[in-house]
Amino acid sequence: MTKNILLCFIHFLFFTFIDYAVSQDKIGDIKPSSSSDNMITYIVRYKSDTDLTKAKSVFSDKKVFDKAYSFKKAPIDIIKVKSKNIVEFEEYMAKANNILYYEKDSVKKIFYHIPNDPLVYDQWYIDYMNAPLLWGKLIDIKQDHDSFGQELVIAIIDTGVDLEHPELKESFWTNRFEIPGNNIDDDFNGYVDDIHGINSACEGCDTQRVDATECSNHGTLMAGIIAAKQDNNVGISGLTPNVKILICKAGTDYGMQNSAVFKAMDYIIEMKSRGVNIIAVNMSYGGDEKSNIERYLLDEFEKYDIIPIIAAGNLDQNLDKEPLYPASFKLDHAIVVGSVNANSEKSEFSNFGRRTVEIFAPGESILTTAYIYGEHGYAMVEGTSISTPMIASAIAYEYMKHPSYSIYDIKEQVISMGQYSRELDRISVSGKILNFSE
Ligand SMILES: [Ca+2]
Ligand SMILES: [Ca+2]
Ligand SMILES: [Ca+2]
Repeated sequence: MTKNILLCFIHFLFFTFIDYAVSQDKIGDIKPSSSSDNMITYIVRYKSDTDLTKAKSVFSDKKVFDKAYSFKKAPIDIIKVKSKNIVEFEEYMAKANNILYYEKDSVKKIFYHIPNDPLVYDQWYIDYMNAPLLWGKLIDIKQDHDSFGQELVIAIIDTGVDLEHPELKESFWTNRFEIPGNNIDDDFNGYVDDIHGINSACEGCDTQRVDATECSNHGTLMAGIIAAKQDNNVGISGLTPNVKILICKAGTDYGMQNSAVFKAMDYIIEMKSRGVNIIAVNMSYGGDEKSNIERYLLDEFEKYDIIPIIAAGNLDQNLDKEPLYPASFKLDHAIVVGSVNANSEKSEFSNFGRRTVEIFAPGESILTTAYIYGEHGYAMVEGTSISTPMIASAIAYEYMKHPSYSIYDIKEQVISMGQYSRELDRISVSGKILNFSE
């Protein structure tokens, strides 16, 4: 007895060792001996005039088949077949005249992803717009293409972005042709050390200072909506965390001069012409003055396939009657964005306009990244400013799916996937609220 146990023990050790050696050298070629008992699942549909009791009885031969499940109503069975019996199974199926067809079981991908960022549950707009579906699809696109292909860049003309924010610092576009910190314009584009963008707000300023060290929190709010890092166990999640942000600091929270904004637009066009894949520009600002120069530069964006995304403004005014710019230019290639609350109602503050405001997106109680009192933190904010970068993410998403689409096709896709509201139809072009479920 003792001898038998000892033999069994040695036998066990020996096989363990062999198995290990095989799996190191020839994994895939040789399966463990137990693999001949692996079950393969098929789904079988019988012809409708078949005597089901008789037909199904064939699969009760447990030596070959293991019938796992009979559908209650439909003439369908799920059959498990030992892998060593596959040939026999297929021969049977080829001859059977009572089988309509059969399929090998396969896996459906789940187009849904819930990130591990702890504050994501406070981002009500995430579920409201079905963003987890979007993330599931992004993962799918990534798997299909191995990467997102060409880097997608969204420029933000704003007050700068907190460069050290842990949720954002990996999300900035980087100018590969510029050496940082050497005080030299290495790529000859007229801007010294423009690593992640420019500061067009003051002449002679350090152009790297696109951060929030002065009164400039607003741009940090925008960046978090689009590109806050996902699945880092920290804070929130951006809507499209793989998109890169190009920062154009054109002022402070007290305002931006037109001249600085226009320099930023010129820089964006220059970098696009140099091959940076800038697909859209976030413009969460506006003013009463109608500028022909601004209109000209926005038209140049159209030539360079750049979509301007423009906030409608926060004065509860009808832009068709009381225009604000750039929102009221009525451009074919731009998208003007209003704000809704969690009940899909226009935010009280949101501007509107049946011929001006194209689409709405959430803009109340929105949690995003912030730079407040010197801290890299988060803030709950509201305004059409914050609805606008959500559309920027939607544009990026459409480009991931349809890289060859024109800017007009992309715009149409973004609007068409929105949820329709009759109430909003009376005060906007489309009556749609951004949604990723399609
Ligand atoms: Ca440069
Ligand atoms: Ca340099
Ligand atoms: Ca995060």
